[in-house]
Amino acid sequence: MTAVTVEDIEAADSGALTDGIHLVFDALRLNSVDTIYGLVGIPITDLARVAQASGIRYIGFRHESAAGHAAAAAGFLTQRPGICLTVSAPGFLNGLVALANATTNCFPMVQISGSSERHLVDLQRGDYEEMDQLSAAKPFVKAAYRVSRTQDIGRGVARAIRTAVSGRPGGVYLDIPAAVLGEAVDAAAASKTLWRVVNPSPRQLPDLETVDAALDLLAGAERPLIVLGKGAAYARADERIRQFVERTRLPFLPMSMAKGLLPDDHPQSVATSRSLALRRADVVMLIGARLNWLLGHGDAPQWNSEAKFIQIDIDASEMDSNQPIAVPVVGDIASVMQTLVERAKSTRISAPEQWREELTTKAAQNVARMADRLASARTAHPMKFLGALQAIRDVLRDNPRVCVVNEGANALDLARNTIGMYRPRRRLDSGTWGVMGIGLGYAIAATVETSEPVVAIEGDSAFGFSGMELETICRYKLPIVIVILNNSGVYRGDEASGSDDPAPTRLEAHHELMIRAFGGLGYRAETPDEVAAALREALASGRPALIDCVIDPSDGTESGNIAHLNPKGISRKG
Ligand code: ADP
Ligand code: TZD
Repeated sequence: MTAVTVEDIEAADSGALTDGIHLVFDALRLNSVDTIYGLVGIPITDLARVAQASGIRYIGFRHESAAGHAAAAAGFLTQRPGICLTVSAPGFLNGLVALANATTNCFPMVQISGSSERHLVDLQRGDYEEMDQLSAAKPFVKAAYRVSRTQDIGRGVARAIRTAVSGRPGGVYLDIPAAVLGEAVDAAAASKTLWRVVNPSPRQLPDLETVDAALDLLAGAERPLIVLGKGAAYARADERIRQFVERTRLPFLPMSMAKGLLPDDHPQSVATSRSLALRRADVVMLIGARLNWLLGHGDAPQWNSEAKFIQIDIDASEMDSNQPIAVPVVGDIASVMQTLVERAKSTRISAPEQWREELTTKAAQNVARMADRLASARTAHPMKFLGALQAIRDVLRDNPRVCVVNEGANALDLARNTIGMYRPRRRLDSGTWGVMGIGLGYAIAATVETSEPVVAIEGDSAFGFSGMELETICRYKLPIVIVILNNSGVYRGDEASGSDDPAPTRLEAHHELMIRAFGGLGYRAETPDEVAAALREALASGRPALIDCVIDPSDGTESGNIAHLNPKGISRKG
């Protein structure tokens, strides 16, 4: 898309009238927004039409949560806020789930929602889709703004974009009442109220003394470890991270969405000796990763209680949130890594031989144990998760451009461990909340934003949360293959029922029939060979496709590998 200037808009508008709808579009276009994810209705239908007719791609969804998840993924993949457009009240609330999830994951996103008339909402007179959306959004987002006058549309959009993407990225809510959207104003005067945000996410350079302190601590470590998180993937500092890791020869561990930042078969990756690495490391450098539940809060016994932490993060308030941070390096990862690479030259950092051997020995044991599990799963009938996943892994190895989206419980844990990633930002998953429902929205954004094919590996329950977006995928003819690991239930499908109704975890579906209703390719696969053949054919076709993999209902663990977080009720008699 060619860049648009304020002068272009002024020239086009001279002597004419414009309205709030066109001004929102102009403000977005001025700020290089090229795609909007949304769902239309009162009062934003014309905004979608105007956008589509004038050069912003509009992708229309079947549910606002999926549209919002798509916008969030777009933000993660592009470093520009993904835009989600919703209608008032219920549509807004559906989208808010995704906006909150984006905020939790530190993805830049702006949800623009139409809203009902202020004078009716504020006196609670019972307007159509009445709701005080601004107040509702506030607790869940990085910031929430309302535009109450057409002359503030440019300011509102600029503020939303800068807030979403600067510092720690997050979700921003922008409320635009119907009256503002519909108001007609002089076009030339209005165009002067719009502007392009200059350098929306300025660099944040680290304090040099702190960088040197980090290097000193690493140099003195006996068992150093680097943890790469999705903040590192987002930062697009791939080359500098690689340089730092390879020059220092430190072992590194990727969090799930940082997989592929360095290839999973990199000799310094300790993904296959993860538990040992966490339990034994004495100095840990966190790069864009939080010590939240996904890292056991940094607590013993999962971690060495004597471990010292270096944390690289753009948000100073993240430091000390779980453990004392010995060296807090506050700055943007690209700048910090550049400084670290430069200053590391004068420091002697390396992983002691003994530590590398300890990790390698453990990795070899774990890989051998896993090889046994994989071998027995390959021939098991009915098919096991690991049988289907090995087939998917082999096909993906031959298709390295593919982006992988992944959600579920067992479907998530086992796919994460089985499927190697070799390129950065090619894996999108349930993330910090462990949320279900991101699947098809993330998949749609992944192909729209990268022009690459997508394989979404879904638990059967997880798929259901956004399943109707199959129609969206088929309508836009997107190269997405959804692979459902269908074990007929939430976690597993063999639970006995306590009544005449199905058990709470039970599900029943032939998902391949769903996509056929929308013109996509539907496959049912009962063996790993059938999974592989279907996936190869589907990817080669470039068409929307769904493979329902029939998995043994007794395969799977309740809550996957976070079963310890699941309270169990006492057994009561009578
Ligand atoms: P993971 O789940 O992969 O461990 P988290 O989402 O917990 O990762 O952590 C990501 C961290 O990265 C957040 O604390 C966020 O503030 C930080 N972050 C995001 N973008 C940047 C950036 N450009 N520079 C520095 N830190 C960043
Ligand atoms: N609702 C939302 C929005 N997010 C959630 N995480 C859940 C409910 C609870 N939940 C999980 O944490 S995993 C999961 C649910 C419903 C689905 C697990 O079943 P699945 O995957 O079929 O997707 P597996 O492979 O059978 O475990």
